[in-house]
Amino acid sequence: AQTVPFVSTDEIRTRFSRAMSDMYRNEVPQYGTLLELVAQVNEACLQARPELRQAMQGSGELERLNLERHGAIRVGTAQELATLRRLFAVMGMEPVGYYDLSVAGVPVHATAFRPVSDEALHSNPFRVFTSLLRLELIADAQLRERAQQILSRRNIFTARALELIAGFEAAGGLSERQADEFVREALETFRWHSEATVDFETYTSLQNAHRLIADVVCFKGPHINHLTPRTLDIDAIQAAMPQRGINAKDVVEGPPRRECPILLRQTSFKALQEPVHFSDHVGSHTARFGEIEQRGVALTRKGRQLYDELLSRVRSMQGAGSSAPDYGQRLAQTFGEFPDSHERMREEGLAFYRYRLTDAGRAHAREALQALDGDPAHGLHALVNRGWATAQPITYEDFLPVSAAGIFQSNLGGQEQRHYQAHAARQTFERDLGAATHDELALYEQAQQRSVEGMVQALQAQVK
Ligand code: OOG
Ligand code: NI
Repeated sequence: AQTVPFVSTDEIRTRFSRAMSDMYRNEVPQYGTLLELVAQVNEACLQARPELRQAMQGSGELERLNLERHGAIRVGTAQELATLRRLFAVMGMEPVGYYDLSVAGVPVHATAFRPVSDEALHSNPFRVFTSLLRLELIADAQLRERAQQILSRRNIFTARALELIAGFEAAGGLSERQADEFVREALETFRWHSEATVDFETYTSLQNAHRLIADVVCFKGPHINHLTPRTLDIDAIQAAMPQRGINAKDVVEGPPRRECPILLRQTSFKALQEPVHFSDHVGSHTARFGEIEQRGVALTRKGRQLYDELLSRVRSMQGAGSSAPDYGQRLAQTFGEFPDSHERMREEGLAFYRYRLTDAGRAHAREALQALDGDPAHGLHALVNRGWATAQPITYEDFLPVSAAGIFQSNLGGQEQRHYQAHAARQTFERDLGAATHDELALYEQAQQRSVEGMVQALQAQVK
């Protein structure tokens, strides 16, 4: 029988993300500077736009804003990935989405561990973008073999962390004391180690195959490589960074600035060249960086298709790679085709919303139910137009493969551009992970649907 009450997985996640943030601030001081800048810009933004403050208060996002982060790690084996899945489960984080980055010349595929329920997201949406190295993409068989050997010798988890994970799985939770211990032990996996596990020559040959391979293979563990706060105005941050001595990458990844933000915009900066002790030599390694993101509404399949199409149009323009000086202009111009009002995005079925009944709606319960009875999409517009319901944009909680590739590239140092004969390998990834990944579109769809059902129930209760 259970005698000690369990700490909720939400609470463990919050403690862990705080501990991770504190650790990273010590390891990478510029991250601390960035947090201050983001807090200032967010506050100024909320002050200048009371309607934004109100909307974020209504959706519960205001409370989570300053606590919100995502991080990223890279691992080398199926065993490591599968154990991470169990570790993140202790914090209520599940694998969502599959990202194939080989198409962008980065030899990894990935998922994002994050909370999935409305309540858990509300409490703390901490996410970790987790990549698995695809050793099969190393062309040189000998080098591939060597990398495999090195990886097979390391254990990235502490013995106590493994015990606590098993204990969580057996008992269904952790006690107060165990939870704190778990946070401490789990954190060890993501710490930076300045001693490499290999000699300088091995590091160099892996580095030459791809810088990312060296980053994954030559160290004791998957050091957290960035931790990203969420801003309400990424252009303001981008402009202010140089004054704080931070050199951001040239372009902001993702959609252009808009009245109604969609998906995700991100920018990053190179943070550190860190001294590394190889077994025979002192050298350095560049792995860790800083990143900022701004999140907007989640898009439906149709909206996402339009986004992908417009983005690829901009990127394939003659002389308009994302490094071209007029990239931002072309991006903004091309995205003129993407409706920039929530009303139109709703009407055209481009984005997801959470619907809520208003007092006026409650007062017209019978008519409201009738409106919803026929074509529900049509009915929802009618309700919102009459002021009987509100439609809150559902925040995009995931990542974007093209943006992620841009972030990877800009932080690998050097103009690394490889071409892999690769294809998405979702099944292999899920086999290695030991579980299926959630379909992110289905999660947004369900969140929208739950809100509609909640509204219908409230209306039915009203007419009874
Ligand atoms: C992950 C890069 C992807 C993002 O925000 O898109 C990412 C990495 O560099 O390991 O974090
Ligand atoms: Ni990131």
